[in-house]
Amino acid sequence: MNAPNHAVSTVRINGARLWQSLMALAKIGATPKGGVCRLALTELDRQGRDLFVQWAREAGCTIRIDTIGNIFARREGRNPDLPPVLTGSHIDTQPTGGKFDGNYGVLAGLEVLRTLNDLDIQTEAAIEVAVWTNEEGSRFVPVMMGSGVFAGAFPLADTLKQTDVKNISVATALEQIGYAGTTPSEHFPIKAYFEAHIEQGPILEARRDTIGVVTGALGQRWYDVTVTGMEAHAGPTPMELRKDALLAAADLIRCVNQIALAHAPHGRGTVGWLDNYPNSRNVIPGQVKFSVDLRAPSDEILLAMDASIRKACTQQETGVSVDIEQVVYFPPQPFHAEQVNAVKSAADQLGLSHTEIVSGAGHDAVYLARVAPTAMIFIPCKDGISHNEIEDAKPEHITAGGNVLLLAMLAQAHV
Ligand code: HGY
Ligand code: MN
Ligand code: MN
Ligand code: MN
Repeated sequence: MNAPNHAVSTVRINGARLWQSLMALAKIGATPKGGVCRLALTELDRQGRDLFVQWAREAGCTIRIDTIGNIFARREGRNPDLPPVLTGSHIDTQPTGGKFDGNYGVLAGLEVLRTLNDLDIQTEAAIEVAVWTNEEGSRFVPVMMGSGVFAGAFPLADTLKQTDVKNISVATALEQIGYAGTTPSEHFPIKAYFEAHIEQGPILEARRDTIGVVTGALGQRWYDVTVTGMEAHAGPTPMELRKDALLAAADLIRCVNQIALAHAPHGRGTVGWLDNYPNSRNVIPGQVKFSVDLRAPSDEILLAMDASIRKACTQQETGVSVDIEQVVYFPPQPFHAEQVNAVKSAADQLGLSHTEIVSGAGHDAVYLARVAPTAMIFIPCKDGISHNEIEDAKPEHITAGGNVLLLAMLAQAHV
């Protein structure tokens, strides 16, 4: 049976069920402050993956796992020859992550499937929900790893060799959790890709808008910087004879901040990770390693920021050397007009306030946009805070974003 077309525009998700699923998944890796720590390819990630696979199977989906561990849950359409309409996101989190970053997009996709089942709606094209491996790039670099391999941005063999700080490779970690799939991680024809996500910034809440119609995402360059001086005794070593790696690193960290400010308001510069050696109270630091995350709306600005940080790394006190290695680069990514308009008209149809927005965060949609017509749907998060255990979102916004996803996907799947 198929709901007549006019009924389709009145179809709505079950927001309470989506919220319950989010809270159930959030229990896996729950932290005392109400967040989630579920690092990519850990035992907790396995538990989260298994729960999604169980729910997707209960919703009648077939499951494919590809060679980088991406999960695809497929609900057949009437015409198996048509390219599917895809949605999805990630369930790996930051160490101090929240309940919604990534998890929302995966479970909103599952809720679309559950709703179509409830109403016995069969789409012309199949619908698939993807769980992309290691979007966060916290345990393993690069960031957006699974979607990047799928889209051909990273070679599989090299990516499988990437290791974490304990020298465990991606390949080993995939085997350990049982998600080393056999489906080749290669992109296939896709009718459209939509990703629902919390904004992770303050704009929608400040504007009191419910939906962000995401037109694209900032470009990013990530670096690993190593500053080498000389460990020495904190007492007998005169100030003028020191080769203090941490002092030199402090200068560079301030420089990252100044480079971003020089490209305000859209330039972004962050040092999020730092390792100080030997990290002892009465030893002058001999070596410091830290991360640099630069973002900008144009490749020209990104290139200018790159030149500035590299120049700063050459201007050091004698006796201190600096090595800088770029570990991630992707240019600013515009999304596709037809899919952006599908999001906009769904928001209009639902009478939801909405505004166009560029994503400061990277998302799997950035790589999917290389191989499929793509757009994203943002909803507000409390105080614009994310990558923090206090990350929060309103049930009504969770439901609103899910309904926009449903209508946008149905429009593309030609019910
Ligand atoms: O870093 C990012 O923008 C994303 O959260 N991985
Ligand atoms: Mn995310
Ligand atoms: Mn994130
Ligand atoms: Mn409008």
